[in-house]
Amino acid sequence: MDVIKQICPILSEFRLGGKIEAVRPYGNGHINDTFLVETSGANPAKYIFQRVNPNVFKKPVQVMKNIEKVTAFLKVRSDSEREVLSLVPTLEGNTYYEDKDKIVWRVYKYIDNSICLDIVEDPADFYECAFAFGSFQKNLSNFPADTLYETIPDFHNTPSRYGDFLRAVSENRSGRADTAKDEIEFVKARQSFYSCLIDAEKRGDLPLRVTHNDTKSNNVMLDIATRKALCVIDLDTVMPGYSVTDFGDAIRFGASTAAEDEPDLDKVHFDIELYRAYMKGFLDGCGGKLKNSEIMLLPEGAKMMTIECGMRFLGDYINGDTYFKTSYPEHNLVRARTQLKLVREMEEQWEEMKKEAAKYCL
Ligand code: ADP
Ligand code: GN1
Ligand code: MG
Repeated sequence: MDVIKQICPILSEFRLGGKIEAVRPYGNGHINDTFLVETSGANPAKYIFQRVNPNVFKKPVQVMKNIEKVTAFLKVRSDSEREVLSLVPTLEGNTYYEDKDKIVWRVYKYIDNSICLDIVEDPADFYECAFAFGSFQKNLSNFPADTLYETIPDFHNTPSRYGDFLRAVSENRSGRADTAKDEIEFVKARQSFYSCLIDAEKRGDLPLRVTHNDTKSNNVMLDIATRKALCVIDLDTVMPGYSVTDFGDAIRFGASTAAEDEPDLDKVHFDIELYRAYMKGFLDGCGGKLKNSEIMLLPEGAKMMTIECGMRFLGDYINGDTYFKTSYPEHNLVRARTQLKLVREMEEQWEEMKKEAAKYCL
């Protein structure tokens, strides 16, 4: 494969153990290009090799500086290579390689005997994902937030995302807006909701913390045998944020009965049992660090992240698929529809969602 041939010279800039035997595309991420690398020799090993997406991360070196700091901080608590991501240095001793086009590449040690989930079926697995993200937030509670770069400004600023969405609709660069009229109306009808987390921050109810910001279940590695959470991965968007958006992004992805891109909406439902399991796991992982006002806003976090992701997918569809990787022309529209279906079902079960949060308030 040509791409593989092109990337091998870049790979040889890193201090890998052994001779490169195989390189193949890997994982289901929507942003970066990920490859699994296998080496042979006295110390055969596997690695994750990634090209940081320059369209999404305008300052990729800053992304790497954040990851260096966060992993070094977490390694003080645990030096297990299965519990914290380990960057493999380049021959020059850097944590990344910048090619002639200024594209940033990096290598992580592969976490052996682990899996991550694109669909969650078992509440026990979801509890583990939740515990991992809650613990991640707790373990970073003393991290100096002002030393982090904002790798994507306004990443979970929903009013600002809504502004981008309205611009996409009015510019209609792909000419596709007509094919998504109902979905556009659905997003517009909920405008008054979009500022509620920012308003809560202003009131002092929602503190800024160091958060992960991309808490999909496929960003946590579980041990393949015990199914216990091992390691939180995909640290590109670790930045100051709200606890409730880390909670919410996980719910929108994992507390669904179907994949994020399931075309048959009859299969897509919000699963309140998975929501309950995640809430327990997340709060156990946070270890009592959340204020009651934050706990009470967990449902808003879930709905916010789901509608925000829906408007991002829909906006990208209308822009002509310039941000998320897609496999077919309607892919972003299909993804948007699953998110909007989940929002509708969350609204139908809103009281139950709020009651569950109230149980955890002291
Ligand atoms: P993206 O930002 O594109 O989502 P990720 O960093 O999440 O990229 O990596 C994509 C996939 O690669 C993950 O979902 C996971 O399956 C796999 N992966 C990433 N890092 C590791 C690792 N250190 N060990 C094992 N698998 C990994
Ligand atoms: C992207 O990189 P990945 O696939 O883990 C996106 C998230 C979205 C998600 C939707 C940097 O995450 O914000 O919620 O797709 N990451 C970025 O699946 O935009
Ligand atoms: Mg990922």
